Amino acid sequence: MFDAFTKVVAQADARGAYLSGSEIDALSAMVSDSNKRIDAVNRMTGSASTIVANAGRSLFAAQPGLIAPGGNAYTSRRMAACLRDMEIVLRYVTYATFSGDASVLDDRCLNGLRETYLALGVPGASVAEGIRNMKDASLAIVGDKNGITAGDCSALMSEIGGYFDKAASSVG
Ligand code: PEB
Repeated sequence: MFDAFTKVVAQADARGAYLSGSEIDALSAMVSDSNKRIDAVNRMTGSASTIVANAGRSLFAAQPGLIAPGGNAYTSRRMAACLRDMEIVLRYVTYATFSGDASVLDDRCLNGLRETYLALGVPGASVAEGIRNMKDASLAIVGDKNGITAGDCSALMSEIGGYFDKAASSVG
């Protein structure tokens, strides 16, 4: 499991090289923007249950077959498993956001997930849609300019969007 710093160090070590100027500049920019990053994690974490519940609601409105008899989220046990899965993915996205690196998301959540869903008969494309719903809700919350010092969060927002995209495309 890497973060943005250990990743760069591991790559430099594999080349047997010192850190390059541009690598140090990129990490230094990350440090100076770190309050934004932590605020974003805090906002997603604090709204996690709303994000998951709304993403689930929109998913089941768009794909009512999932909750009809015979659907993969039919019965409260499966519905609970489904909401739990979305919550797990969101939690790993917050970890990746905090560490500035996708490896924790990749190694501990997405690795083998497609195969797990295939074996369980869980429709991966529907999970991907649920994840995209969480992406939209999370970015709206992270990008809400109300009550904060105005600043440019576009790079951070696209980084976070990228973690959701990675999660969605690894199962969809
Ligand atoms: C992944 N999900 C399920 C299971 C596992 C995961 C391992 C089987 C065991 C169980 O039921 O608990 N677990 C989950 C995960 C990690 C992990 C992401 C990462 C670390 O450890 N069904 C739908 C929706 C979708 C869904 C499309 C968006 O119709 C999910 C939610 N996952 C779903 C369902 C089950 C499941 C299990 C319904 C139960 C399937 C079943 O028992 O038939």
